[in-house]
Parts: sequence; C-alpha cells; structure tokens
Amino acid sequence: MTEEMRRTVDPAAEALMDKAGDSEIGTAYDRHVSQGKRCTFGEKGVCCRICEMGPCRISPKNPRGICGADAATVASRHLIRQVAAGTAAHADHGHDIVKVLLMTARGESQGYEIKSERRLHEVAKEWDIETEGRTKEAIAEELALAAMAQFNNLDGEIHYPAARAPEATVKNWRAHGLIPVGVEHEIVETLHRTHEGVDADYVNILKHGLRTSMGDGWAGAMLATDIGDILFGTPEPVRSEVNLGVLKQDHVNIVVHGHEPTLSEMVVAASRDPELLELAKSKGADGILVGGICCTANEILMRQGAPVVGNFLHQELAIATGAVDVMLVDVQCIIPAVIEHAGRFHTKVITTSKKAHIRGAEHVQFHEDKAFDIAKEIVRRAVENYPNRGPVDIPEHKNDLVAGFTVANTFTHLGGRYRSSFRPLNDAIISGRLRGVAAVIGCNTVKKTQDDSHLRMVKEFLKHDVLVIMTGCAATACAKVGLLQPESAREYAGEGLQEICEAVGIPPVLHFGSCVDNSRILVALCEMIKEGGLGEKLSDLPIAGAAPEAMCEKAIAIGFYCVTSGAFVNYAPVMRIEGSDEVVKFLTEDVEEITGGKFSFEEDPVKAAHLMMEHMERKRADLKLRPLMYDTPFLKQEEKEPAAPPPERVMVADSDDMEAFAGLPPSHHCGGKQP
Ligand code: CUV
Repeated sequence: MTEEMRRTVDPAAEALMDKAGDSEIGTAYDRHVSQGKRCTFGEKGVCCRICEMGPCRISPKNPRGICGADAATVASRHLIRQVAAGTAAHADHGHDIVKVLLMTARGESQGYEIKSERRLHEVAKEWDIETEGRTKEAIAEELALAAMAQFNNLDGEIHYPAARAPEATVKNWRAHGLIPVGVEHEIVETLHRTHEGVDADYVNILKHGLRTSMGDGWAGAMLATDIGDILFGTPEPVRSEVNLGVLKQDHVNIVVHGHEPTLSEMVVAASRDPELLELAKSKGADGILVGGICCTANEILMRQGAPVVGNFLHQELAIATGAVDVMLVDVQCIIPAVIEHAGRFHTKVITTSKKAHIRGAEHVQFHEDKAFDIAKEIVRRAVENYPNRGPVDIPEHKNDLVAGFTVANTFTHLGGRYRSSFRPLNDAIISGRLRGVAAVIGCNTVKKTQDDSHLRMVKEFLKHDVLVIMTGCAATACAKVGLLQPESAREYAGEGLQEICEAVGIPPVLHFGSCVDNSRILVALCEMIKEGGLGEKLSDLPIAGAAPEAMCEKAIAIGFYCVTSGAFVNYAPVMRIEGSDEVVKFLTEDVEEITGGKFSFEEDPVKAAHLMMEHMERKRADLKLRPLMYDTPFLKQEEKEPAAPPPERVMVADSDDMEAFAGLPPSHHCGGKQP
C-alpha cells in the first residue's frame, strides 16, 4: 500500500479509519504498512516449512530443497494444506449445526425448534428417508445421523454430488476420482500426503486438493445451509439496512461477529425478551439492537432481517464508534486486534466457542442445551454495559437492501405461476436477454482498497447484462452502495437485465447469504441444467465466479470446489503459487481438461470481469445460443487501453531475494508481478 492507495471507498469506514488508527495497534491497514516488505519466497509459495530440516527456499538459483522437492511440489503441498484448512472451517461449522439438529430432534437442546418442516421433508426425501406418518423429530433424527456420517465416512462417497449434480458431471467426477469418501478423510489425507516424503507429484497433489474442497461445497457448506434452513427457517426476500449507520445511539447495540447461526439466532430472540427490554429501559436505552459483521450478519439478515453493521474490515471500526456495548464472537474472521480497540472504548468482547478464545476477552461458553439462557446472559451484559459509554460517534451512512434469495424463491413468482422454476432464467439466457450469471463472493483484504474491486466488477457485469449472485462480505460491499435494491437495475443494468429484473421483481444483484450459502449457488446451477437448454454438465453453463478481495483459506477452498464443479473462477490477489510456473499452469490451464473449470488470477476487477464474460461468450457459442438481444460489447483484453498501473505493493523483495529470483520469467498466466 502506498500513500496513493485508498484504504476504502466506503465513506462510513473512511469516517472512522483515522479514529481507529489513532491507537497503538492501529487498523489492519496500518499494520499492513508496518509489516513492510514480505518475504518473496513466502509470497510465491516456495518457502517449504514441512519438515524440520528446513525451512528451504526454492529459487532458480536453488531449485531443490534439502529433500529434493522442487518448486511445484513445495507450492502445491502448501496450497492444498490451505484448501484443507478452509474446508475444515466450513465442515466444522456444518458439523456443529447438524449436532444442533440431532439434539433438537431428541429434545436435548434449548430454544431451538424445527422451523421449516417443509424443508425437512424435502431434504429427507433426497436422503431416501421415510417421511410418511412420522413425526418431524423422528425424521430430523434420522437425517441428522445420516448427515453426521458424511464427516467421517471411510468408504463410498459423500451424498450430495450424485444426489444433486447433473449425471454427466457426476460421471466426470467419478472418472477422475474427485468425489470425497468423507469430509474428514480427505482433510486427513491432505495432511498425510503433504507430510515430508509422501506425495511429490504436483498434479497428484493438486487433484487431491480438488477432491478435498468438494467436501466443503458439496458436504460441509451444503449441510450447513440445508440444516440451517430446517432449524431456522428458509429465507424469503427481506428488506433491511446496512453499514455502520445502522447502530443506534439510543439503543443497546450488540454486534454479533463470526459465522455460525446457532448462537446469533438465539441472541436475536433474547433481544426481544420483555424482561431484558425492560432492563434496557431502566438503563436509559430505547431498545436493543442486534446487528452483524461478517457472515453471521448474513445468517441473521437472511432469516431475521437483522441489520448488517459491516463486512470484514469494519470490525475494528465498529468498536471505534463507541456505540458497541457487546461484540459477541464465535468462530472465523475474528481478528484478535478487536480486543485492543475494545479496551479504548467501553466495548466488551465476548468469546463463546471453545475453539476460539482471545486473551483479554470475556468468555461465556456456548452450550446447545442452554442456548437461550446463555444468549440472555450475553444480552444482559450488553444492557448493563450501556451506561458505561463515552462519547459516541456513529457515521450517518447506511443504505437499504433486499436479501434472502434462495434456489427456491428467486424465480418463484414470475408470471403468476407461484412455483419455483428456473425456466425464466434459462429462457433469458437462451434468448440473449442475459449474457450469463456471475457469482461474486468473498472477503475484504488490506491488499485492496476495501470494497472497490467488488463494486467495480459488479457494475461491469450489470452494464453488460450479467445477473450477479453474491454472498459473504462481497454482498455487504454491494449492499452498502444500494446495488441490492430493485431500483438499482434502472441505474446500473443493461437493457436485457433490466427487463428481467422488472419482470421478476428482483434486484440485479441477488444476495444468497453467507459463505456456506455458496452451496445455494451450486444447487442453482444444477437446477439450470435440469431445467434444460443449457447443456448437460455444470461446465457447459455460461457462468463464472470471482473472489475479487479474497482474504482467507476458506476462499481458496471455495475457489477450488467451484473449479472442480466446472466453473471459471477469477481469484485475486493471486494465491501463493507464483514460484512454480507448473502449478500456475495447472490451475489456469490444465485443470480445465479434468473438470471443465479453471482459475484466472487477474488483479484488475474490470479486466477480470471481461475474462469472465469472454468465458460466458465461449460457452454461449458452444451451446449455439442466439446472439445477445442488446449488444453491449465489452472491450476484449487485447483491445483495451493499457490500464493505469495498480498501486505499488508494499511487499517487495529483499535485495537477496530479488537476486535469487532474477532468472524467473514474469508469469503471464496470472498477471502476477515479479519482485
Ligand atoms: Ni464466511 S470468509 S471475511 S465472513 S467473506 Fe467475509 Fe464470510 Fe471472507 Fe470471512
């Protein structure tokens, strides 16, 4: 980051950035600058830390580590360990929700119920579980036990790929051995394969990464979504508000941050408890507000319409408003720095998971059998902290949004048919009204100006008649500028997309939920194939995905399962693979032969959108679809004016690193920069 690189395009964040930064710990952006030059070997994925003889640094001058591993072996081993970590995060999340379903079915949980019996029956049928004449508890118990087995299966294959994906795609997965046996088995095998002296063939290693990631998208995440819908209700389109301006000066403000809906749903319920509302009044507050940050925000937004306080890089800023009485966290994406910020204001940070303690936080251990009591205790602590506030500084910026889209409800109401059908979407693509569909997902990162890449990419898609589906912090970024309102179609969408949005009554950008709800996108793609006219395999569809501000290992795992599922995925900033041209080539070219999908690593979000639209055009041509109804040509890469150089990155190599890498040609595959 240089002086010229803006930290954020969000005025609410801008308003608090200096205040939050005016502290010993600073903001994530300040710490990014303080970290200074990064090690080139680490950045390019060729620092091997696998065995105790190392670490070894692989370079053209020193092409082999002590054991003889080359750049491709080292980079691929480290990369699939990241895939396994990301998969583990979503799988553990899914596992915890399945556990709540099992306990609820057995009457052992507190405060939970099976809110959507309809969804329970639908999912049970897909698992061949008898529903006729049985209680919902009996069905739920059998489903939960079957779902549990997905995690530790040791033979066969996980359930959802064959149950939900098109036959031709399943056949291809089986031919290449890409369907996991069980979620945990593949994660364990990743750790074994990448242990010193095991798998040294980068192709074999990366193929295992593809297989492991399927346990995320097609098991852990898919179960988290399905079981979440059963327990907490299937989302319906819902209006709400977003950005730091949703915090209320005259309310007790509780910010739930993290991922799992099991606790946050209870906290929303507890915040409506008359006794606690009375207590809040007695402390001088007009009410209790529960808002979210990161994906737990998306969970309670989708099902409860709770306001979204912000995305990943808002967590420190929210505390700097001085208006957050409790920040309640569970797992994932919680940066330990929140503690120091909380210490400067009156905010209490409360951790709740045995897996995620932070020194300096209060810890209230969450138990499913006392969930509502625990939620009430946390809300009570927030209420009692309200009178301790100092000066409050809430930015006024906020925006309206519509969220809550799912596979079942997105195209339900078209033409008064009142049944879920993807026909309108398929017809729009076939007739050329829509060019295709882009899924834009993922995080914020300090390596990019906050939200900027999401917004520029999405606006480019809308202009060129591409329907956009979003999840995670990407969706929050677009919500902040009003792109999740139906009215935004008129301002941003091309004519074809405008017609669809008006006919169906949807915004041009559909909020599909949290990161685990990327599984809804996979199911939507399956429905598009089933509906007919767009090919036989998932890889036939004119669709593409992107994570323009990717930050964590979960994002890598998601990218991997999308590519395994046949999608073209642009991932930026580039993964740590540039030290091996072979790994880059495998991910950006060779993998297409196996899965039909592949990665690109274009950093410029508009150029990346063009690459993705070129991919859609190729798929449209293969399907022999009509030309687009409204011609909105986008500039092809070679026709483009040279783009302004991206902001110089702080991570430049030490001079000895530069020397070591002197012989390495710049990689044209990924737009990556050589030091
Ligand atoms: Ni799971 S993973 S920063 S909250 S999207 Fe947001 Fe989404 Fe990335 Fe984390």
